[in-house]
Amino acid sequence: MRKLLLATTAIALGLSSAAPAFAEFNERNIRVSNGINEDHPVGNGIKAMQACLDEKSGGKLKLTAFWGGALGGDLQATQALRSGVQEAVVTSSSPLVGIIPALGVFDLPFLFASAQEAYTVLDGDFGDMMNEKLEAAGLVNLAYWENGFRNLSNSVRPVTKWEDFEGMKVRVMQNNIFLDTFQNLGANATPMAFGEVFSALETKAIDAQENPYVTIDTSKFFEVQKYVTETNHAYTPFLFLFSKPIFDSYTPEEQAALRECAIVGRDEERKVIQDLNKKSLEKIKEAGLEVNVLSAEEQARIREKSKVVYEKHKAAIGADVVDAILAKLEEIRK
Ligand code: TK8
Repeated sequence: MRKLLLATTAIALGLSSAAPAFAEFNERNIRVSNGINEDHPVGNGIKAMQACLDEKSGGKLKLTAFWGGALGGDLQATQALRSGVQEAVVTSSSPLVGIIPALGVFDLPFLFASAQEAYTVLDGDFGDMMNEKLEAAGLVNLAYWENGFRNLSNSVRPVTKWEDFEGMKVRVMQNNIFLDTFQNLGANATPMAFGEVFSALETKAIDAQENPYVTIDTSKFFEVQKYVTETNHAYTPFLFLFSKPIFDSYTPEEQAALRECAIVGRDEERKVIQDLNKKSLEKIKEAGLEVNVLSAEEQARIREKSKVVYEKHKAAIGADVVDAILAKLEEIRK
């Protein structure tokens, strides 16, 4: 009996002197804002990322997502990250070119030819180089998530050739490269934050906007548009950005878990997008919109006409950055 008691005490002491589980992790509430809605594949990505964080941190690292621009638009949220008042945002790169001009490289028309090509560039050295520029601006990019190939929607007429853009009031992101791309095609392009797009389309303040099918679907733009053209004119990435001042205050284990789980979330999000893209297109058609696909010849014409945009913006983006991505793409395409 005495022996048993001693043994039990020893076990109890042994246990209490061991480190408590997940000691390297603190209770963290990580606010992640988005302009898109929860049924966008970013929602699936956030769920997968949370499951991964639960496992790694014993439930201590918690993501709280805010949808539909509830914490402000892409640019506003990004500035809140830089000043350390918000933890994270899933944002398009395009509205951030005023902060990091090199990001404009992703806005060049017809840069990527396939999602696979984009993944190779973003998840490799080139993506790392852009991440260094983001860090210098107070932003830690945990991973490149997917926004996707952009297509045009409008309420006035079918667009099947570049002349059809003439005079069309097209909302573009707050980004000079997009502005020039559409102006160069004859459109009357207007920069506008994403959160204002639905009502501007509804009230006919603008005729058109451009976004991937999943966004035309989940942000309900199809309800206030009549025509869609599959233009695939740009693939713009989402960045999963973390506030650098806040990230730097986290333990190395917390930082590693966030980086690893953002990649788990990214893979899930990309997978769901590929699938939802087709379903969203079906939904848009079922809602009665006329969908046109640009012919290969017409795409080639528009691409040729858009070359001036590369020349015009090369210096502002950084000639080294533009040359580096073009060289990388050439290497991949071999
Ligand atoms: C959502 C935006 C959106 C983007 C745009 O916040 O602004 O058109 O494509 O996805 O980041």
